[in-house]
Amino acid sequence: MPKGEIVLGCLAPHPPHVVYAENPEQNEPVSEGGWETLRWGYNRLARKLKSIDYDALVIFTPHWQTYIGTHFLGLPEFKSKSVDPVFPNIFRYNYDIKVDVDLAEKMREKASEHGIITKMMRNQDFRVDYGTITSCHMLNPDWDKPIVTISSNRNAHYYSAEVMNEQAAALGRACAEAIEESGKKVVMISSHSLSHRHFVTESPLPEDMSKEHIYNHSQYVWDMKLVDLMREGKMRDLIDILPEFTEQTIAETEAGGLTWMMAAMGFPDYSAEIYGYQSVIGTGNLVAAWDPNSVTREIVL
Ligand code: 2X7
Ligand code: FE2
Repeated sequence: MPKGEIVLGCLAPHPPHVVYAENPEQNEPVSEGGWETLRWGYNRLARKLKSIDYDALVIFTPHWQTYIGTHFLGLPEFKSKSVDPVFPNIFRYNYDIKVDVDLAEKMREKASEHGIITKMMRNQDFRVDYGTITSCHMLNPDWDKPIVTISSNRNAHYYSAEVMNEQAAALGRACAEAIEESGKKVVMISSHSLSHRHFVTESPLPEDMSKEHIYNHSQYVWDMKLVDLMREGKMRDLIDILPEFTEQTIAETEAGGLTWMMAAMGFPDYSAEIYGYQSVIGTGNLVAAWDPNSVTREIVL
């Protein structure tokens, strides 16, 4: 059996607003659009994914928080309605998700060998988080590939952002080993915004783009610093400053997703593909991808 491989890594932010703005049949609320810079970037990355041969999407989400160990979805199908606890007005999404349980179990096994506490989620009534649903919907609206969802263990809460970085990197290396042994081609997804200070009130019409802007200038400067490092292919440097970025911008990188994905991909030293950057309710959101194949890697923006 040929070795499995990571064929693409995606940074895929999950404000439910982008799903709301797309008006898919699965979501109940209806919108007049909004956040086009982000959505059109997502649409372009989704088209690239269609041109890539892969078996599964593996996603790490900050909105499935576990306090004892790292958990993996462990049943072949999860079907229910996901209602965003903060934005029930814009996200009530009927999902039917297929899981690659073999791959999830392999990852759990490898993580456990690396000393990480792990558990499979076998509760059929478990409600899949909106981070998973939003990122996966935007990257693959046809939902024609199975996924693996990995929870975020709250190491940053127990210890520090530095410890989180170490633990997430160990999990990334374990997942990379599991992928290699599985013989599968896998797309990795790190689901989160960049800077994460946000407004605490919503405009009467959520998609009123005249009200949308970054929370403050320093958040913008931090986000652009990260984008520059991505363009320059300096992912190890970026991960080194991530604890400071996380603290200054209260970013969702505290959950470990980006560190996990970069460690699994061996800290790329080539340019990321940049697809779009836009604020959503004040947070900074970037759609980006790392293509290990130099033939298909593009300069997008
Ligand atoms: O979870 C989120 C997020 N990360 C960013 C913006 C708005 C809503 O939800
Ligand atoms: Fe979030």
